Amino acid sequence: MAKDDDKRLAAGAAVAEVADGMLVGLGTGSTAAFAIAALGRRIAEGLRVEAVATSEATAAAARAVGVVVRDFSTIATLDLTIDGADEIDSRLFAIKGAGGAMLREKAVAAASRRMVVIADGSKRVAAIGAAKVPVEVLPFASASVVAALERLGAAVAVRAGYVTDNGNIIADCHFPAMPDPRALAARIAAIPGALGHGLFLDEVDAAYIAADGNVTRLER
Ligand code: ABF
Repeated sequence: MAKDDDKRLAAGAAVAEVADGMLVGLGTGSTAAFAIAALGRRIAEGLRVEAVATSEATAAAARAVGVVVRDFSTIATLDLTIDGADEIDSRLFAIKGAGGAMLREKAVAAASRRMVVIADGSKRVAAIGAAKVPVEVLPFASASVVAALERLGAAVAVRAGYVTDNGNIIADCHFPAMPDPRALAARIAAIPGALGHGLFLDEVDAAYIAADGNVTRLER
């Protein structure tokens, strides 16, 4: 319960950045759900914004609280994206994708002038690397991509019974160590059939992290 209070606090701090007329990217996951709820409350009070959703679940949740959700395929630039994370460190390097939406999340984040991560304190780490790095995989190439990920040193588990909103599968990769996240990200991205991964090294501009009722802001 306390963790939910911290998620709500972090979400509220980020939603306070939303200004009238903005086009906002909405993340996926339980922390992002608190942001969607907070945004819905502000809209009910008169805030005029439109949004892009990073998953079908988020689109449905946003519409349910009165948010106008636009088709991202028609949008080149957003003002602000608010999203959760599985791990984040003081470099603002993040691992995302436990929720399975990291391909859309990264596309939306990259198109955003500002991307803010919201998290409870359990997500804050000294250096990212313990969390599994999810990789979205073209089903046609699943065996060869899994083998390539194993050659990079990962213990790979294909997420059972899971299909992404894009019709693909996810390979969850545990790396025993992650001394150079940038090199690893480049090597995963270079695997044909690996469509996206959960290492967010350049996208995050700021983070609101709440622990025991106190919010810390990290800024790039
Ligand atoms: C999304 O949801 C993901 O990138 C991340 O994996 C997950 C975090 O979920 P939660 O907020 O429920 O921990 O933000």
